Amino acid sequence: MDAPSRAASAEPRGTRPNIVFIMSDDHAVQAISAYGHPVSKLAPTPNIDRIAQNGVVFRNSFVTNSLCGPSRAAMLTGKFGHVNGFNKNGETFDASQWTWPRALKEAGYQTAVIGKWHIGPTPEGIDFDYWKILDDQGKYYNPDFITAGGRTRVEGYATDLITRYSLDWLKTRRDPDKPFMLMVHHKAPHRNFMPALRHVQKYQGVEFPVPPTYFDDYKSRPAAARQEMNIYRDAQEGHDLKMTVAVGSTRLRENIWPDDFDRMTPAQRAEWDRLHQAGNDAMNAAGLEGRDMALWKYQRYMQEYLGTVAAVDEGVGELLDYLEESGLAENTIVVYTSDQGFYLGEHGWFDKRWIYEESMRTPLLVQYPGHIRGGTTVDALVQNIDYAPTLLECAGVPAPGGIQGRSLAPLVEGKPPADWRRSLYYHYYEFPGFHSVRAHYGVRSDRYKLARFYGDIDAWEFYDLKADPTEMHNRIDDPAYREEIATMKAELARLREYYGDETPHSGRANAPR
Ligand code: SGN
Ligand code: CA
Repeated sequence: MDAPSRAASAEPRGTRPNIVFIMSDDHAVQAISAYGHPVSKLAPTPNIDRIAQNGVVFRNSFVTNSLCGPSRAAMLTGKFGHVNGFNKNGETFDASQWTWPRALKEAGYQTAVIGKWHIGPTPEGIDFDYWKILDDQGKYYNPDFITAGGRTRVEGYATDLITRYSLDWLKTRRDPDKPFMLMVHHKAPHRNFMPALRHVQKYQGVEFPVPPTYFDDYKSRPAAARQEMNIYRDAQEGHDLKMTVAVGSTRLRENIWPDDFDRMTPAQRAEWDRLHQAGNDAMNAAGLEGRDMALWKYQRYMQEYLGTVAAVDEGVGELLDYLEESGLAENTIVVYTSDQGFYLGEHGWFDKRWIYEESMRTPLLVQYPGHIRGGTTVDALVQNIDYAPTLLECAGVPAPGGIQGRSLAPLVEGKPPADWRRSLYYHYYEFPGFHSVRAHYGVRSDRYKLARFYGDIDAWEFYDLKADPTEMHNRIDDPAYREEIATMKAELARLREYYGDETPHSGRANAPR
């Protein structure tokens, strides 16, 4: 991943690389086969995996705050939320501040963003040459798109439309004489997990392995006990799980935001219902209860979630095919990532937010022919604040001071700097909010994790990830870990000072004790 200047002798092209930055929404690493999780073996992602075969997989890639808007703001600025000012969904990103897409534009790149945006009204303030975004969270079927010219509802499936618009921009809209940076931002596989009609039945006959923590009792973890993101308790049976009220009926159970279904055309809806009918009738006929119903819900959740991933993977394949056929691939960096990880039933959950592994992780795969050897893996701790300095370096654009992330280029070259970070800082703020996860901040090293939950509780947690990779045993009061806990508390204090996080500003939770 050398900057072109350094690579000039090896790469006679001499032109600045293009960048295709593909980001899905809530795509768990467990659901990408390049990461090797058992779930992904049953629902592989052959096209996303092509990026791994052509380039690098970051096996320890994390976010700063596992939530859509804050994650996107951190990526755009290379800074934590307490610095870039965006800590919770619903806030408005201060577009006057420095961002890497604008820096690329100022350096002569042509820039475009297509798909989910969700950090404020529109990308106008960041001066993209072209933007076509989903309204707010976006809808799977017949979504509204917003451009500089206004809002239009388009018949079709969001993932396919975003792929089509991206290809259209690459083929016909951009200026072929300039280097380009295209952001392809999918809505999928975000809630409410609606697959394309062609994928609704893709996983209906598949039995996914139930996570050993699915029936977690949250013992020793008071914050974890108080969330509202349990698949068998909190997912809406209609809206999320597409369950019907009775055998023979197509009427959905609890569906408090009916627009996701109501906006389908009659033909789409009829086909949707038909494709779900047999599964729903069997469930209703069986009269499932308790644990059996919870297990049925897990399988249904996985079928729907992974069904939405299938269209994302196809879209990635179409983009890669086009880049290859057009000859653009050889001078184009392709990034695949998500705005955060997600729970696929671990601890009984869907959603994200926690410093725990499944949500703090996020996929990161990059190809850059001639600069990254295919099949490379990196195990160093990387974070979404690193994207900005990395991509700038590749484009040969100088980075301003104040960026908190670091370029990943030396890691890919197998030359990790001696002072590469040994731990990651994390801070989640949105409480009260959807799913009721308490605000918390913490630190993760390659082996340990320490977190402090604050607000209406004040609770510390400590995990030994080697002994307890599923984070079931909070060891904060275990004398056997006294030294490690003290070390991690000191590391947390160091990181808060190093990154300048003085939030929360008041109350007992201000300073780690
Ligand atoms: C929506 C979802 C929530 C989700 C948030 C944040 N509900 O509100 O389940 O946590 O988005 O997601 S929904 O049924 O209306 O989709 S994020 O990816 O934007 O952070
Ligand atoms: Ca998200």
